[in-house]
Amino acid sequence: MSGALHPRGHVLALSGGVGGAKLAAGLAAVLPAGRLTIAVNTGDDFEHLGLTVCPDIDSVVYALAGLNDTERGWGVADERWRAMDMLGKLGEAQWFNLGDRDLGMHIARSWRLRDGQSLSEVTARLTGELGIVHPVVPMSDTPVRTQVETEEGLLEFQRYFVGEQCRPVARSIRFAGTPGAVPSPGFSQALERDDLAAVVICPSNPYLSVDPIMAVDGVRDVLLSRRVPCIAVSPLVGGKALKGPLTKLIEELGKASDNASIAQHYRGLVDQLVIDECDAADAEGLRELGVSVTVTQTVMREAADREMLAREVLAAVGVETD
Ligand code: FO1
Repeated sequence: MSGALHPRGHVLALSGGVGGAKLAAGLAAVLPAGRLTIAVNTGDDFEHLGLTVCPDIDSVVYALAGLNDTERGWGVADERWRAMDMLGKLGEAQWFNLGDRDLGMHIARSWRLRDGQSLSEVTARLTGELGIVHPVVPMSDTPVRTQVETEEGLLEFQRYFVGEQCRPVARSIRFAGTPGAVPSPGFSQALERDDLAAVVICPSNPYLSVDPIMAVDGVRDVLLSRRVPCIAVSPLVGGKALKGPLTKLIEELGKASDNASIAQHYRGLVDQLVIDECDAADAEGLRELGVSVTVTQTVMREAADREMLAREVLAAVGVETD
């Protein structure tokens, strides 16, 4: 499946945090309202200080709203940390940083969840208030929690990632709550659309950010039997992730940190892989693995880069933007 059956149809993007959020923002900039749904990993979510934190949803929302901190890679730009200072004075946990503006997001989300709304309903409301026109939907409204089995024991994802800075050697990854977590209504609807044109897997960590989405009940099977192209953007540039622990993790899981490993991991799920121009030499080997390959600049430093990559990804699967 290399070309879209519906060139002006709907695009479903699957995203994790940081890198994925950048391409999601690029797709949102080049596709009109009504032609894009962004389904986001919620395996990184956790409860902290009585608040529900959804890091990947927040990264996507902040990127689409133009509020994201591009230096730090997470959270809100122009942030202050006075609430954290006060929490420190009060002897509360300091290992996970909640900026003052970001706290507003977590409070708004948490009290409405506690009021009985689903994560989908809350996310739709918050994105609407921020003027985001494309649906950003959680992969599931049922809690899924990524856990890393390490040489030092089982760690909840944020403890492993932020608390321990990915230091413990990882042995395996599991997604507590799966099987049993069903796709959110918005995700299901996007997967089942008659006019679905393509599925785009954003440049997120396949093991930590995309696998939890695939672990949601039925998602992997629907994608394996899809009738539309599925294209992934490799999160590796020169064998390394731009941000995050992908390289260390891939090696600890006993795999090579290269595009071939990404292609093998997505075997059957993707028809096409987009790789960075500095990895052009990988293209031939990847084609031998059965995937079509687009070589382009995948590093997104500014809005123009995000939009250019989004246009290239959509062109590769025959989806029109204008
Ligand atoms: N990442 C960090 O490295 N340190 C933090 O203190 C931190 C706080 C934080 C608060 C809210 C939020 O939405 C994300 C936050 N992140 C932080 C990022 C985040 O936990 C990870 O980047 C993702 O889970 C990986 O996609």
